Amino acid sequence: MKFLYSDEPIIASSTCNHANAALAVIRISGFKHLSQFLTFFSHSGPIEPRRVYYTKFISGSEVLDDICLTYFEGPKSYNGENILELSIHGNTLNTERILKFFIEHAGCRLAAPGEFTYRALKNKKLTLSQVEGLDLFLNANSGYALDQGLSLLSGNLQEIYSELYDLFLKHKSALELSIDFIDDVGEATAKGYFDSSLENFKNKFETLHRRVIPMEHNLLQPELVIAGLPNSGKSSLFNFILRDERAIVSSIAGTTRDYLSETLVIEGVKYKLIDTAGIRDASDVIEAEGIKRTKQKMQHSFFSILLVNPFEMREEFMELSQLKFDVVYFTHADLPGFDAAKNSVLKIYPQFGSIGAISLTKNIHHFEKELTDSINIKYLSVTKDKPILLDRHKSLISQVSSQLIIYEKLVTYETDVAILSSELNILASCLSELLGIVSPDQILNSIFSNFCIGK
Ligand SMILES: Nc1nc2c(ncn2[C@@H]2O[C@H](COP(=O)(O)OP(=O)(O)OP(=O)(O)O)[C@@H](O)[C@H]2O)c(=O)[nH]1
Ligand SMILES: [Mg+2]
Repeated sequence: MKFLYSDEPIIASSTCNHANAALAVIRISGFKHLSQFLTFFSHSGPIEPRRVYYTKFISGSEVLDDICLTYFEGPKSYNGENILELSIHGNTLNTERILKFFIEHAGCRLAAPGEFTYRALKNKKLTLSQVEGLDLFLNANSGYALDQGLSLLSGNLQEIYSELYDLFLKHKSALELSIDFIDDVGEATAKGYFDSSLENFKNKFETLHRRVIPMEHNLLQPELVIAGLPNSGKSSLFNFILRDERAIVSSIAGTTRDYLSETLVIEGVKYKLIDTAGIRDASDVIEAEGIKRTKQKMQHSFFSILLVNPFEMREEFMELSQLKFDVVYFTHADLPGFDAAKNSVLKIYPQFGSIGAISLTKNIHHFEKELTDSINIKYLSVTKDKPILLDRHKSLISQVSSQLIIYEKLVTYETDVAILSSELNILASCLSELLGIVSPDQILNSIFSNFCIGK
């Protein structure tokens, strides 16, 4: 990442640049003295930090805009650098003109995505977890993810990591005590200190590890999958829920050949509702690929809805019945003979029997409420224990867990403290990464690549 090594003044619009708005905020960071910009403003007196000044933005004798400016003097600023924030009129042309002006006349360059925040990390105004929290917060698609992002941003998880790291250091010093000061403190005291410090570390770690719940689905972008055999009514249901003729519906089996997805908001959570290709033994290559994707989607979905048209009983039901699903609905309930058809399916596949029948003409509102309630209940139940959502954290916590198991085993029989110490160093490196004490470039790259320009 090129910007990692540069500290020249940067500029960006921190608000949406793609549409006109009442206001836009331009942020300039990393300049030496505010005086270098003062000729661009009509304001003549001194400018105190953290106060808002209403002034004209000028170029020579020409007034370009009426703006408000606020100066944040480093290190008491978002990223520790001198920062100037300008609230300007939010016409996109105006924003572009002012950005260009600063680039051409004030030695600024356009900031890379996340560069303001990267400097906050570099200047130790934010920890790596806080940066990730900010990323989560800014990209959250539910109130829950917003809360988690905010909690990370406020440093809650970092605090736990620091406490854990302190306990680790206590244990490490207990081991060193056994190496260097055994004659001074005595073997029994050293052993007692060693055991209790390891126990304390383990207990603290276990509470953290419990939050790393193995999840096949992605809670940050939960997917709701509608699956079933061809002609079971998947696209009809998809369209109905979206109140839009989004997917093609027809009586020709195999109409949907690849999955389609649209956003659906339930109780403040943004889900991806997915219509899939009907599962069957397809000879067509494209359809077969679509079916493979359907199965993958079902496997990794947050919630899967299986639709069964009982009038089309086919051998593929066997395969369907073995897939993972949260609810099963029988469609075509409006047609005569529905009950008999449904019962004959249930006789062979009783596992489909737990749930109701839907018809797109009858009781649909009742059904829809029942469906969205069960999705919401599942969402609340998975999120109630505050699982750790970020993959980097999950993976490092799992690494610490495996390393701790190895270390604990070693402790039971290994008497050579030098060997124990080298094993403990491996644990130390995972913990340091978790804490953000060491952050390999590729981690920084992957975190900051998510950020928008201006943050
Ligand atoms: N009578 C009745 N017809 C339905 C019902 N649901 C869907 N249909 C009809 O069944 C046919 C197939 O519906 P689709 O929604 O295209 O089915 P699909 O599961 O998406 O089918 P594929 O895309 O081929 O996998 C269409 O003619 C729909 O109008 C229902 O509950 N009752
Ligand atoms: Mg379809």
